Amino acid sequence: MIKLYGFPLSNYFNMVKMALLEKGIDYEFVEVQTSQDESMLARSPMGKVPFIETEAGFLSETSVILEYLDETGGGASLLPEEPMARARVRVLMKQLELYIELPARTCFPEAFFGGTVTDEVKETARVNLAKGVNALKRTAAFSPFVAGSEFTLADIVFNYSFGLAHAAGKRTLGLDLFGDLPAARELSDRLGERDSAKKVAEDQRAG
Ligand SMILES: N[C@@H](CCC(=O)N[C@@H](CS)C(=O)NCC(=O)O)C(=O)O
Repeated sequence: MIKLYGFPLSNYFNMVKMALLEKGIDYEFVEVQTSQDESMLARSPMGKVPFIETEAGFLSETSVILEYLDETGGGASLLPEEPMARARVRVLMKQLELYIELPARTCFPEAFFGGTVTDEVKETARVNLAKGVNALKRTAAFSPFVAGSEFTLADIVFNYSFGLAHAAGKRTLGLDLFGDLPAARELSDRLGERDSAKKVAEDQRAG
């Protein structure tokens, strides 16, 4: 059985968990914190979570894990069959991670962890987030899912990335990403109604 390592407060961890639940894959949860210890690096080379363990070995990097689970998990695929449509879903996953999640993350210390970030960091985050949201506006369909009529891996990434970026942007930069993109709010609400997302939220509250 696949083992899922990490902790329920991690949004990346929750993306993998949602994929496991959506695909109906049995898994065992193993709680582990991030660390640079040798024993951790042997399993997750950057010391980050999440990572999974399969009979074939360990795997880290959320987007890679998501695709692995989709390929091996059976059931309906969470990527379209047609190559260009499939590529477009991957573009959305990249945009969300590189241009929304990562700029927002630079403000996490102040937004969520009681720290402070410099004005310079904030200004860079503001500029980069604006570009990221503009890119998403141009690329996403929101009809009703992020890539179109079907639920895909991009919705999983969106579900645990955009809302958190909105919260960080609001607390540290006074931004309103949902206000800027109302379709994102509607999709976020819709995704939150899925059984998988409810289970993830329940575990998060318990954790
Ligand atoms: N690129 C990684 C990022 C995962 C990540 O940043 N996870 C956070 C927890 S939400 C972490 O492990 N942080 C510890 C660190 O950066 O050393 C992925 O896609 O899985």
